Amino acid sequence: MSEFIKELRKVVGKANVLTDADMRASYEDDWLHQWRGETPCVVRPSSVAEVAAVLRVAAAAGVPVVPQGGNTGLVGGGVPRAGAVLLSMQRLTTLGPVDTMSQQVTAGAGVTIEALQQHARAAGLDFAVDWGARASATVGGAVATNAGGSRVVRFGTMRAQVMGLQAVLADGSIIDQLTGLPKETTGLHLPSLLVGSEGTLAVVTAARLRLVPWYRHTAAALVACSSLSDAALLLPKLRQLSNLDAVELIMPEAMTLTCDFLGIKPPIDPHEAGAFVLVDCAAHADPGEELAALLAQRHGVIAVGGQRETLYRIRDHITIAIAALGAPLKLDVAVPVENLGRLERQIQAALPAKARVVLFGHLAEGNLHVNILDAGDESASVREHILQATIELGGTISAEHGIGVAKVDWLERQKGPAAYGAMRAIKKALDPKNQLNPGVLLASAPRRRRAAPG
Ligand code: 2HG
Ligand code: ZN
Repeated sequence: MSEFIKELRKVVGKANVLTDADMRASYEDDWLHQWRGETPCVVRPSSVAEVAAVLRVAAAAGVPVVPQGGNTGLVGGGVPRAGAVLLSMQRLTTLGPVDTMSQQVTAGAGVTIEALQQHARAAGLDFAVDWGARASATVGGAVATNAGGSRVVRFGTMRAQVMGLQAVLADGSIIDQLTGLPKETTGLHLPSLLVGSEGTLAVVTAARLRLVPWYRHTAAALVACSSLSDAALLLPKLRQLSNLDAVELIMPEAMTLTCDFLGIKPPIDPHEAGAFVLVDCAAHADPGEELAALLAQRHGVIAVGGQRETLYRIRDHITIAIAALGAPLKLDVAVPVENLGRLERQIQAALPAKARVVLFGHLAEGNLHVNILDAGDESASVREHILQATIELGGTISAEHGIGVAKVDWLERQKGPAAYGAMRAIKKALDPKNQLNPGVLLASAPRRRRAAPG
């Protein structure tokens, strides 16, 4: 056994350094089996001190480290590469008491989003960021990717929830900024810098998080629209709702295949619509009447209780239903909402004859999840066309899944040379030896520019 493995065992104990292939397997593969890698070992620390010690051992040996939370990512950002140690954060599960005075809580990086929500609700509050993978996705991963989900229209993304962070730098030094003061102007706010840094600048070990009221009364509606553009035009009206919580988009193809997958009848016949909007309201008193009144002239169903749960069951199963049909080309793009119709036309124009596109997403943020099945050899050109069109329409190549390794080749085009250069400079300053998640977010070596023509 190598000296390196022995050193790691001294830090976290023998049982928490997994070297056997069958023990490593689930960490080396993502949940949709789209990204795979190999690691010499999986290390499972249980405290910030252990994380710091592991990073020191890795730095001394010159072995890179890939942090991983619940392994629910979709862009390969938490899958090991090139001999890197896989640092599983799942044992950092400490949850502090809910501070009702500040409406905040401190959560370890390995706490799942669902456990955090339940913890907050036990104290009469709630954690705002929510999406289908809540049972496995962790706080650390959500911070690292600036996760979004369905309630961004009301509460913002993960960035808006992070009041403070504790994180370990590549050399093992610890940044401890968990006080969560809402007002603080003492120079750079490092927690903000780390949100969305995808494990490339530091390993997040805990977060001080904002909590929101727990709205126990809910009502949802599924509205049939004639097209995606028509769905977008509904937004100004929906924004008048006093308790608007989510505005999700489900295109008919996504509705059909998910209901088939679940073996249920679609709430509205998908042939009757060009797009569906799932509107959700949550309040301290029944929001159903206001919602029904606002949508009185529209074709749709108002859903409470079990019916609302069915709508969310459909929404939360779209990804799994698509995966059951094969490995799709997956893109997570967003454009200003007024450009959604244009983007849809560009997507359709890019499709090869045999391909099938499944579109859904988060309408209020103009965030489209583009899943293309059977693109075959034309995958690369389809991707190029859609990402280029997204940028030209004033959008982003990643709205909430992150860059990971999947879109590294696009980040410079998205950011422009100045912003991209600044990001590289920050990486170099904090992680000069490229120890943390190399190959994710930023290409490992600066890409050589083409010589100017002529
Ligand atoms: C969702 O909104 C997730 O359900 C997954 O972001 C999106 O599978 C996808 O493309
Ligand atoms: Zn999403």
